[in-house]
Amino acid sequence: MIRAVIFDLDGVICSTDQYHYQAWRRIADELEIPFDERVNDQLRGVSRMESLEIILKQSKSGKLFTSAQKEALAKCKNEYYRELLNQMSPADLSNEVKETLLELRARNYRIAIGSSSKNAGLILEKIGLDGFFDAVTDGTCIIRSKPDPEVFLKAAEALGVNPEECIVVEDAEAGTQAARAAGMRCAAVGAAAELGEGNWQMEKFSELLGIVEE
Ligand code: B16
Ligand code: MG
Repeated sequence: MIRAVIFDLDGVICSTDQYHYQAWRRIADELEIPFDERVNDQLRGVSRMESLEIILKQSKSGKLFTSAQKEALAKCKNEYYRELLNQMSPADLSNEVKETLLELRARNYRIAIGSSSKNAGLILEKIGLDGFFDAVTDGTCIIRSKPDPEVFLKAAEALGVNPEECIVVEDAEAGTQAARAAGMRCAAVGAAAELGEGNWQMEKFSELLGIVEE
């Protein structure tokens, strides 16, 4: 029986992809590294430092960076990104997502966020969902990023439920793999759904209300 739903944040509850893209693009341009949507797609759900490694791998010059330089680049990207996040507001939360979350809560499902992002708190505040979830597990609480199951297992623990009682909602392949490794079923949206990942591929977020009752 399903008792809880764990939501990824970026690409599921709201869309911050374009801000990640713009911020990484600025860094890549400064370093003269080719960067496009195809590379950006590989960054979904993976941590900031791992994202940077993927971008640096595209470099044609073969220039090597020290750990300190990488830290500085990641910090700089985050500053660009947070500047862009400032324009977010409750209008960035769709009615469909909001109503589905309210209905899950009305049916007494436990709900949590399981995100790789260290900016999850700021994003939730911006879209008006600060304090809404029963638990928020994010990049600040984990050692290993998706596809490792740590973020989802910690969320289940915080909710007081077993992995098999959870459904994860994810938009990234790294996230659907993490859900599988956690022993949780997964409803995929967006890019992950298009790839046929997860146990269910949703076209609409509200389909979740039928899935949890299956
Ligand atoms: P930050 P999610 C992930 O969030 C993003 O999909 C991914 O693109 C990003 O690199 C990662 O968070 C880390 O984000 O730099 O804000 O700590 O999809 O797991 O909610
Ligand atoms: Mg995501």
